[in-house]
Amino acid sequence: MNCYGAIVVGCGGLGSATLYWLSRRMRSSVLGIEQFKLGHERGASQDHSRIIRLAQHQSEYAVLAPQAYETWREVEEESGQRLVIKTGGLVIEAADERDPARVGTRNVDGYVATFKEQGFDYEVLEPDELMRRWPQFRLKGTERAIYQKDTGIVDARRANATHVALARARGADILEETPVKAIRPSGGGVEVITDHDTFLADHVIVTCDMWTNQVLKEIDIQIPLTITQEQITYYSTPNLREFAPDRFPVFMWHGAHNFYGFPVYGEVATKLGQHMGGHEVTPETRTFEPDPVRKERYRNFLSRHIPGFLGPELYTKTCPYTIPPDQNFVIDTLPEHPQISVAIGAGHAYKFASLIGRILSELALDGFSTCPIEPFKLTRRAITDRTFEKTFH
Ligand code: PYC
Repeated sequence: MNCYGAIVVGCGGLGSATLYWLSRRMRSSVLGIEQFKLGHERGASQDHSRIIRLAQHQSEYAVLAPQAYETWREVEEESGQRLVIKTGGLVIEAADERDPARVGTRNVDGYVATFKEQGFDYEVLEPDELMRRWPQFRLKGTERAIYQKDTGIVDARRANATHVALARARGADILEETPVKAIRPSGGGVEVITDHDTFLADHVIVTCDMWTNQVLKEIDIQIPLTITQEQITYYSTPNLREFAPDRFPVFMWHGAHNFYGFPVYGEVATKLGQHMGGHEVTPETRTFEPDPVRKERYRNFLSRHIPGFLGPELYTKTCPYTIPPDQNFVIDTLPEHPQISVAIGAGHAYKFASLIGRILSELALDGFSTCPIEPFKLTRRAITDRTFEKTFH
């Protein structure tokens, strides 16, 4: 049997980061197993851009945000690759369009509370001032907005490839196109079973997002997860200069729907998505077919509020969110089997991917993390109590 110190199951955003951080401490005894080709388009961590921000409306994420920037900086320094592009970021709240029951703390007051708590700088902007600085926007005048200068883009595709390359350079092995059929505790370690081999590791880290419960099935552990099919659209805007990253910030719009958008980056096109706009799917029923209703909704929103962002559609693509009932991450070892760790990103983890990889390497090698990850434990009520009502926002 092939033996490793640690095996990572799933080599997307969180898995490739875990491989990297493990390889910094373990050198040659690390294996990553990926069911498809590296960089495949079926999971949650493909595409060019994800938002990175200090602007969080929940303290448990705000406390981790500076360390998220720091881990990306370390990876950039080691690799010489630029992975984080700061554009500044706007959060715009159209309160009059919102269903108050679904808002929670995702509003300007919620962001301001965490900015103050954490000592992050921010600016509150009146709609007129916002449109003076970014004339690309058309606001009604009733919106509220904040600006935070450190918000930007993490280049997800590039960052995954960078984590993989650095891990390999330090001696990690990666098997592609190798589905894991089961994992099985064995002595103090874990067996990992694929079609052709069985591997043994001291520690196994499961980072396979919507496929997590399939991997955990044989050990009778099922995390309550909702999978939704989300989508983003790239537009070939004719206004490239106005929407370049030095002229147009990343933005999040909290109105009747929660939209988020990027300047021209990755493709020669702007990009818009809707957070939590998708329908429920399973790994088997998920498709790559965009929903035309959402495409129309995006166009309506953009023609009203950022008309120059629009242009012919370059393409629309779908991606899954895998969400625990309270919409918070899972980052923990299994209470029943502490030699197995699991992470679930809940549709908003990419900005923290390198940090989560570091935390997972600590859980595997030290048995604890120095980061405050208590809110992401598997023993919380949202996970253990099957009557917990989903609180998605
Ligand atoms: O957390 O920044 C975010 C985000 C944007 C879209 C989905 N999640």
